[in-house]
This record gives sequence, C-alpha cells and structure tokens, in this order.
Amino acid sequence: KERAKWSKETLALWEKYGASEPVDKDGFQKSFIRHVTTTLARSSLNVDNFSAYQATAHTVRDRLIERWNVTQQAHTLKDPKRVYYFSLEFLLGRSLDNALLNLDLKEQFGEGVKELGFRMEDVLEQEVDAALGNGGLGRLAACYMDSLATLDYPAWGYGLRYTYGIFQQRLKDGYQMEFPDYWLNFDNPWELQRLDIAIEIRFGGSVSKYTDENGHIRSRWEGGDAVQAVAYDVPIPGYGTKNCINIRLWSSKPKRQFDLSRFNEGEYEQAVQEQMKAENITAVLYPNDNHMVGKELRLKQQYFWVAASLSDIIRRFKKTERDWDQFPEKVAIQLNDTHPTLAIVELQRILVDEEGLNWDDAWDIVTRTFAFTNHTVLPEAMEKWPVPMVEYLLPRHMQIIFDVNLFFLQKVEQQYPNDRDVLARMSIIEEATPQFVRMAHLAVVGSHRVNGVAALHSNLIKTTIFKDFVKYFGADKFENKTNGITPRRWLHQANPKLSELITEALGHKKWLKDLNLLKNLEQHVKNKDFRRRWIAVKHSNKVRLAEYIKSKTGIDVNPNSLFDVQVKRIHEYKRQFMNILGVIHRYHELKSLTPEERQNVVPRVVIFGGKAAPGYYIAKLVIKLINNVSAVVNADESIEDLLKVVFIPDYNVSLAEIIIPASDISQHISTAGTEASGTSNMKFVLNGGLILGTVDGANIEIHEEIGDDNIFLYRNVPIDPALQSVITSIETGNFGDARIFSPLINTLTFGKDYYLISDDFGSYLDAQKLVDEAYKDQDDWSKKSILCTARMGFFSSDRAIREYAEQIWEVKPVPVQPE
Ligand code: T68
Repeated sequence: KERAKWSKETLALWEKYGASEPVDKDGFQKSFIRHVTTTLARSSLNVDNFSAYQATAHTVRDRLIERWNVTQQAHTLKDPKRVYYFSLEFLLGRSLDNALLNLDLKEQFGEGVKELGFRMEDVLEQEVDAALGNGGLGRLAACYMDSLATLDYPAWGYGLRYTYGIFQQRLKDGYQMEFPDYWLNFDNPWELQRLDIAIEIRFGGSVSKYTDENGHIRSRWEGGDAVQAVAYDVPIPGYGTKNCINIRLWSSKPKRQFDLSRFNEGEYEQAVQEQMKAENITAVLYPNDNHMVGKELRLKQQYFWVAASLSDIIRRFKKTERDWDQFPEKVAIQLNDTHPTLAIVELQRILVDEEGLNWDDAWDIVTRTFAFTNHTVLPEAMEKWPVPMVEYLLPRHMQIIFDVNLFFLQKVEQQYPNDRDVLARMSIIEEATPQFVRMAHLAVVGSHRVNGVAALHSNLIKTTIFKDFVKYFGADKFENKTNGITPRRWLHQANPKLSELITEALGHKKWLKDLNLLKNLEQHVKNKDFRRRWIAVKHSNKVRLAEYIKSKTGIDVNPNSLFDVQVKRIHEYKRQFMNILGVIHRYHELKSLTPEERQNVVPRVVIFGGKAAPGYYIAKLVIKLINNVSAVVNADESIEDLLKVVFIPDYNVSLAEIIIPASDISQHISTAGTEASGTSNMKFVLNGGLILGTVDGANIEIHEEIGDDNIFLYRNVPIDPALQSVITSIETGNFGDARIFSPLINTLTFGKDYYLISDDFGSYLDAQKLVDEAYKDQDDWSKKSILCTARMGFFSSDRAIREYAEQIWEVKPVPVQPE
C-alpha cells in the first residue's frame, strides 16, 4: 500500500540498489572487508581467524537474507498451503559450510578468503555448533528442513531458542562431567532478531463463564501472569534452488509493561524479579533423550512454544479474508513427537473461546490440521503430565482436555458397549492419584494421521501402544514414514573427497538432488582402479580422524586398523555396555594367542562417543567402564596395536561429520524392538561404512536395500558362557575398582537383564568374528563398501519429505524463481 504512493524516482532507487551483489570472488572480498571494518569494527591489522569467520559468515548471511526475502514474498503472493514442523529440538550443527555448499559459493569464496590470507578450513573451524537438540529426533528435524528447502516446499519450522543447548561433555577420571553450552557468547550471524514480533503468553489465572449476545454460555481465561515470546528467524537455504525457508525460534522475555501499581506500592524489587523469571522459560534445553522428566518448567516451555507458534500462524492465516473451515486447506502442522501436543488443545481453545465456533466444528478443523509422529515405544519415554500441574498452569486447557476425553470416550462406548477395560485403556486421562494426562493418546485423538519412523516401528506401534486406537479409528489413520537423512550434509559436506569421486564417476552432480542415481555406481564396482580410489578416500578420512583422536585424547591409533565405531546417546537400550563387554572378550582372547596366531589378527580401533543424560546413573557408569577399559588396553604393550579403545568426548554434529566418513564398521545393536529407527546407521552406510546391527529399526530396511552380503545382522540366541568370564574379569578388578561397577553388572543379573545382553552376547561375538574375516579381504570389502553407498537412495530425507508432503500434508512445491 505504501509502495503504491511512491514516486517513479523512488521506485527507481529501489530497482537500482535492491539488486543483489555479485557472488564472485571480488564481490566476496569487498563484502568481507566491509564487514570487518563496519560490522566488527576492526582494522586490517586486527583480523584473526575468528574475525575472518565472522566476516565470511556475515557475507553469506547477506545472501541468505536476500533469498529468504524473495522466498517469503513469493509465498505471501501465491498464498499456498503451508506446512509447519513443530519440533522442540533442531540440531543444526554448523551453518557456514552448509550454506556455502547449498548456495554453491564454496569455490569462489574459498579463493577469495585465501587471497586475504586465511584458509577456509581454519575459518570453518571457528564456528560453534547450534546444538539445540538431544540426538536423533532433533537432527531429523534439521535434515527435514534441508529437504523442505531443497524441494521448494512452502514450509516453516517452529521451535525454541534455548540460551543453553545440550551440555558440553568433558571427562574427568573417566567420568562424564557436564558444562553449560553458552553458544550465544559471541553474536550469532545465523539468526535474525525480530523484536517487532512479540506475543504475549499467559500462565495460571482462572476461567469464568458468561453468556454471549446469542445466549450461549462461553468460557473466558483471564488473570495469571504473562510473558513475551520474541521471534528469532533462522534462514535455511535449499540446495540448487533460490528457496530459503525459515525456522522461527521463540525466546522468552518479560512482558513490556511493568505492573505499575506494584511500583507505586513499593514492591519494586519483587516486580523486577518476577519479570526476570520470564527469561528462565527458554534458558535451557532438557538433556534427556527417550526419557520423560516431569518438570513444571518443561511443561511451561511446551505451552509457551506452541501458543506463540499458533498465534503467529493464525495471524498469517487472517491476512486474507477466509472462513475458518478453510484453515486445514491452508495449514498443515506436523507434531514432532508428543512434545507439542498442547497445540491441539490451544487451537481448540482459540476457535471456541475467542473465535466463537461451536465445539464440533472447531474440533473438525483441529483434527484436520494436525498430524503426529511417534518416535519411541519405550514406556519410560511416554509423556504424561499430572492433572494438578496442568490445571494450575493452564486451567482452561485442562477443562478442554477433560471435554475432549469425555466426547471421545462416549463415542468409544457406543462402539464397544459395556467394555470398561477398553475405556480405561484408551482414556486420555490415566486414573491414578494424582491423575495424569497421557499426551500420546491426546495426540492420536487430535490428529488425522499418526506415523512411526521405520517399517518395523510403525507396525509395532499398531500392535502395542496404539492397538486399541487402530481398532477404533481404522488402520488407515496409521502409517509409516521411514526416516531419511540429507545427502548434502552427510555426504557432500562431511565427505568432500567421496563426493568428488562419485561426481566424477557418475559424470554429474544430480545425485545430490536425486539420491537414487547413486545406483549407477554399481557398474564401477568391477573397476579395479575405482575400487583402489574408493579405499584411498576411506583411508584419508581415517587419517583425519586419527589426527583428531590424537589431538583430543593423546591416543595413537593406526589408520590401517579396522575402525569400529559406536557413536550415539548412551542408553541401556542401545547397549554400549554389550559393545565394551565384547571388547574385554577380544582383549582376553588376544592375550591368550601365540605370536604366530597374532599374525593373523585384524588390528582394531574401537571408538565410542556419546552423552549420557546428567541424571542417568547407569549410563554414566557405562562411560566410566569404557574409559577404564581404554586405559588398561591401550597401555598394554603386549598386544601392540592390535586393539585400541577410544572414547571421544563431546560427540556432536560437527564431530559426527569427522567420525562417520572414517568408519569401516559401525554398531547399531539395540535390543530388538527398542530403537524406533536410528538415522546414523543410514549416514554410515551412505559413506561406504558397513554396519553390524540387530534386527531392529531401520537396520531391517537398510538390509533389504543393500543385501545380505553387505551387512552383519545378528539375531538372539540363548545365554553364552563367554559372558561369564568377562564379568568375572571386571569383578576381579582388572579394570579398576570393581566396586564402582557392581550396579552396572547387577543390571545383567538377578533375573533383570531387561535389554537381553546375556541372550545376545554369543551371537554378537559371532557376528564380530565374521567382520574380522571379511575385513581381511580388502578388495572384496571395497566392493561391499561401494555397493552400500550405491544402494542408499531410499534413505534420502528428500524421499521422506516427499512422502509426508504428498500423503499427509497435501502441500505442493512452490518454486520461487529459476536459478
Ligand atoms: C529418536 N528419539 C529415536 N528422542 O530413538 C531414534 N526423547 O530411533 C529415531 O531414529 C530418532 O528419534 C528419529 O526418529 C530421540 O532422539 C529424543 O531425543 C527425545 C528428546 C526429548 C524427549 C524424549
């Protein structure tokens, strides 16, 4: 509207100066120096690697913002149906290298920075990870954002801007120590602060009833305390497209107006203090994966986030005049696990209490809008909140949940008259003292689609936790969407040499947008020279990792050894414990061999990495045991370098980018039925690493794609005597003070062994033997490795996102502008 009033001359100025700057080497250098002198206020005499990073990042940021603007404008004009991905975690890692590659600027900018006296590798190393997530669930959200952008979907992510991300892990005497991750210490060039977008969020208060002008009795939520949600936008560029989507992260701030009456009454200090409390809400990411912790602050985070996000979405929807029943035709919301389930209740509240819709019409809109992804079947991970806590923080929402449950159970009862058990099982309320709200039940009832994250897992949820719901709603509501990973970060960026070799062999880069094209690598398997170069790339990645290990731990590892890797969150169900027990077994065997027999042994480096939740005592003991074993084994000269054990501290996205390309074999050995999917398994195989795994999660589908010869899967067989001698060895004190490990050993005995380590140990060792044998034939191994990569097309997150878009969200790509 303003623009329409502008003179021709003014418009011409915008035309002249609004065009983007050239993205060649000269353009880069000009912008770099301008940012050093103006943004950083430094002189040419005072530019270190960190300043060089900042200036480079700001130069790239300028380009991102241009694309972001063009994309958002195009979406506003075309007004397509949009998809919103609600995730309490986005584990993005570093952004600079990714943006350079997705925008295809790396070469020009690399040369530009070199002429200015810096090495791009050093510059990239300066960036701190954005670690706003725990593990697989958070990283999945990040991969999905990359694919949504690359495939031109009109999509936004919504999450929280934690001041502290996942803690930093250091080791002291082999024990995990946690340190705060204050990642915003220096400025963050990858976000745009939007102080103009601030939304008031209410907590507490009470509900009153009134009769409206039409004689209807309605509810009003009033009183309580309010805080503000301030928006920070994180641009996410697609690869090979101008499309640049947005992740909007909310930060909590005190509300703008102080309670003036309290000043006047002389309660200044108290008034200020309460304002400060507002900032606590988004202060820290809860560091638990696959475990529910019922803290009130966590519930506040969840409501704060979904209320701000919905208010934002509704404001956007209302920009054009439309009927409410068109809302689901313009808006799809994906719930990443049950964490955002309160959004279902909040939308119902807005529609009924504020917009005056009747209950049934509102509920129809709500259920057509939401879809829900489940990521776990572990009982201890199921979210449930005490009714009194919800009632106190969100009194109106608690009423709505009771009503949703009442109407739902009435319908269930019509279908199964006189079956009280089924009502108790399906109820959204768990009848205990106190009562609890079962968030997974609420999410199923309030969504039109529910999906698991791998074929086995999606079947499992239908026969276990959601069995009754499948019977009631029909099987069509429940689907599978096997997880995927972005090949841009997990091959092109993390493994540049392999990416180059693939591009050369295929004669194009199209595989980066259509991963099925990797199939054509199969024809190169018979080419000896290609195999040699393939192994050479793996070897150089192993050298890079060996150098990293040396610099961080002081341990020497030989890159000619087999690198055996298990990196993921430390959790009993993932069974790092079984891995280290296997290592002890290998150590004992080695020590009993004659020198001749040793000639025949494949040298191994066993590499661990991962964080334990700070309150997870047993998981932390596993870390200690690994480190004690590492100390003993690495110091034992009698076995030379036939076995080395390394725990790499502070596993995160950037470290994964170094570790994954360097692996020969990686372990994915969860107790069958416990790992919903796993996604690192896909990353390892895509990088030509073989896997040793259980018949669980996505391992099963990886096996189907790559074939029997290229994976070491093992199944359960009964108890093994080898395990007993390993346990005895720990109990004898061979790996340090035995007393500290007795709680860990006890998880295996006394008839517990919940995760079946003793059942699986024998077949696990057998599978390890097969790995050793196979590795001896290096040439044959290289064939397996190539076939692994070649057959991973299915596991691209592009495939996963297309399935969600077409089968759940019904959104279409909106190409912004040709390149
Ligand atoms: C993971 N879940 C699954 N949860 O364990 C993994 N939990 O099998 C799957 O591949 C991945 O999700 C992606 O689907 C998690 O990572 C969490 O991190 C988490 C966080 C908070 C609360 C509970």
